[in-house]
Amino acid sequence: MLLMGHPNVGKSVVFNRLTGANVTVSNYPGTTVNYTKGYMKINKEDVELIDVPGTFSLEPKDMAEEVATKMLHENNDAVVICVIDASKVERGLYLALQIIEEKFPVVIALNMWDFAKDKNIQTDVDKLQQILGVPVVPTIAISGEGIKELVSKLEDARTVDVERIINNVGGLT
Ligand SMILES: Nc1nc2c(ncn2[C@@H]2O[C@H](COP(=O)(O)OP(=O)(O)OP(=O)(O)O)[C@@H](O)[C@H]2O)c(=O)[nH]1
Ligand SMILES: [Mg+2]
Repeated sequence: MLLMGHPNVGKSVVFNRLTGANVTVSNYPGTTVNYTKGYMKINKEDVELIDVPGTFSLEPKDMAEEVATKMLHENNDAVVICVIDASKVERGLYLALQIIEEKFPVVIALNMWDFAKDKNIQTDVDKLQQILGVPVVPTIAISGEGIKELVSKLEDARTVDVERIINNVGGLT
């Protein structure tokens, strides 16, 4: 399982909430880019979770983004938890849609929900979920709010046809 998203959206705080103490930091071969790996319990099973370096897209602009893109492509059976800054949902969706388009099962965490709320930015989570066809969960990683729900939605992660998402958007207008 992979945790992905833009830089600075709270991926590592989410990662710490999901994994136990047994984490390892590794250097991606041939680079100075580090990533962290840990394990989380799902239905009493230990599942590997990787805190992938932040990236804005799958068209890498620097070494960290290149590593992030490679890690995704090296784990082509992974479920991806896509962490999006709840105050910048539209921007964050670009990466999520790219990952969905590559047929990875995705769950979206709208993190920093508290911060977005303070800024009076609110997302209609049900509508977004309907349009995308993947689970969308508001989270506040620093307090742990929403993390349990995020875990419970992991088994609902599914691959979606992007054509369908486009049709769903069309159906709104
Ligand atoms: N208000 C608020 N702050 C948060 C939340 N989650 C994380 N943060 C803060 O946001 C900052 C970035 O969090 P990180 O977990 O380091 O973000 P990241 O996505 O791992 O960042 P990179 O690894 O640099 O890409 C830290 O100061 C966190 O304490 C949240 O839900 N609400
Ligand atoms: Mg991090």
